[in-house]
Amino acid sequence: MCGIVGILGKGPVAEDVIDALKRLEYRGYDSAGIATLENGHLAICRAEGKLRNLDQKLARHPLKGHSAIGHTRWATHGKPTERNAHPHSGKKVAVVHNGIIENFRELKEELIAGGAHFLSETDTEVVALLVDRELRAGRTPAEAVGAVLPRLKGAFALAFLFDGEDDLLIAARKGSPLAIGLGTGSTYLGSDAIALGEFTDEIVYLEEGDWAILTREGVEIRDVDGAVVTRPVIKVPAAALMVDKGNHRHFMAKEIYEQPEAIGHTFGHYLDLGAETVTLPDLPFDLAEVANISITACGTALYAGAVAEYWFERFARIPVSIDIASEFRYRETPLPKGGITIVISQSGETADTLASLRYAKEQGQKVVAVVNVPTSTIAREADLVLPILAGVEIGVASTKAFTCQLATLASFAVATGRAKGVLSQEDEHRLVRALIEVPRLMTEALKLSPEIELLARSLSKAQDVLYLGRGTNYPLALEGALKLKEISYIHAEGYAAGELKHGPIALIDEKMPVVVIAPYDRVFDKTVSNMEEVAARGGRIILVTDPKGAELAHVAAMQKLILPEMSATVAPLVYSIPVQLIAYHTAVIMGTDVDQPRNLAKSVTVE
Ligand code: HGA
Repeated sequence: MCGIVGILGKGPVAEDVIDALKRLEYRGYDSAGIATLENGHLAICRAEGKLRNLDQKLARHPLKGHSAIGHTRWATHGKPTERNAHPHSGKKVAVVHNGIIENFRELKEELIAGGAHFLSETDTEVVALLVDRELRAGRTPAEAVGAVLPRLKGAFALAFLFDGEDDLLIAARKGSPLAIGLGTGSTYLGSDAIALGEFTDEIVYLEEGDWAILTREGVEIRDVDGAVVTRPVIKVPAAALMVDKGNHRHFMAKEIYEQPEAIGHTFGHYLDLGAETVTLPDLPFDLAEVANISITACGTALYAGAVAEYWFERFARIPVSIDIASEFRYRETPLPKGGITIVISQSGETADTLASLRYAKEQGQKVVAVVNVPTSTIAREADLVLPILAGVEIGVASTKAFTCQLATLASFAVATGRAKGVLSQEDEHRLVRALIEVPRLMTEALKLSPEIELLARSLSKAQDVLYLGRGTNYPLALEGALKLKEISYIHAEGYAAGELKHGPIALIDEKMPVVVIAPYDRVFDKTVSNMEEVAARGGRIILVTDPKGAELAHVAAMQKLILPEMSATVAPLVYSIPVQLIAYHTAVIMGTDVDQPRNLAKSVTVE
């Protein structure tokens, strides 16, 4: 959420700041702004809405400063108006902020009592005014920031620009990531290294609690106690930092189509294709001794975890509990001894998931992180990291990260089953052979795109859509409904097919499309009965199945999407493709902002 950029450049930098912010657009935002130094003095330009609005303002009133901070805001405190957009400032300092200052109310009261005047409704403005007060009392910028940081509660990333200080930026990280880019005679700051790909390939990641003093010569980093520390300079290949849509209309489409390759990459890491076995990194615990598993995550990652629940229980006969991270973190769940906790997060920065990880560690659990960003906070705090290796995902609605999470979790579940002695060596070979087929099966599934595009025309007219599935296809029904809601804004619900009679059947009428995800498997007949119940009430069915399922399901008012035959274990990976394409094509027809749907952010770093 939010994008932070800072540049100490050799010439005017406003344009570069906007370009860098554009590379962070995928995180979701509702207003934007920039502060530069014009003839040594702070100048600020802000605009509601998209970056092009800020661009237009800057075209009318150009900023020529060589030092700047910029921001895209996803509002948490105060409406997404120009007045609330960042940077916020006092007389001597401007600040941009990602996160929430939890104790802002008391700090605000204290400042008001001292005569301060607030111009916005944000929590951020207290930071600007606190630092400003210190500066006006005669402290240096570093002293002022150093005095204020310990007073701020919450999770945040901050960047400061100071009046009269053309060769200085200060940045601080507590909970939200920040990367520093080192150039020659120029220095950069970004809330994600992606923002800096055009400028440099030398990146330093701030660690939790760090704050940094940036000049054109480089950076001095201090830890939470104020001690000067060294953090490694990482060479990040430019290609890894470049992002474009290729020949696709949207990042989401590109990422859907990338899945066969991405999954191949993930399996390349976790499977020994020759030996037909799973190969995990060295584990900090004995897999054979794991007595129970608790999984926690949010949104799409939660549904990947819900699929994995079935796999762990079936392959390893280990009891699994699964929780929404925002509930888990406050429920004070007792975590049984001998258990492990698996946390799943694309960005590795999801605030609730991170808090759940910390809770599980406090309870003495070993924590396994399934993440896409290996440098993320969750990855760094976990006992074991299983990277999903999906590559950069830009579309706010997750696609390839979901299936790469599934691929990673499937590998882990098979390894656990083997270690527990529930799966024989032959079982492992058979399952690995099935997994290896996924990229090919996904390529076949992508061929359904034109058919799905046609089908989406009628779906786009629906008010509500129901998704049904059983077994591992139940979490997929939840994911299908979530994806449709996220990007088309059509109301959708996912249900376990067996739950239909217990309530949602009341919604069925001729106007209600029902997407049924049902490959021919051991529960197929049960699902056909549920489809009959829908058809009997005039509901329109879209059945996603395989040739055998298509042959056996004879239900009125039905359209079929037919995928190749495959092992039931890999079905959730492959069936994800039509589920994603249904949402994608529907949203495109409806003309929504597919890559940056309203109100959503890519990496949810606030509670
Ligand atoms: N709390 C600040 C910053 C919001 C944010 O970080 N969003 O991700 C505000 O509301 O302006």
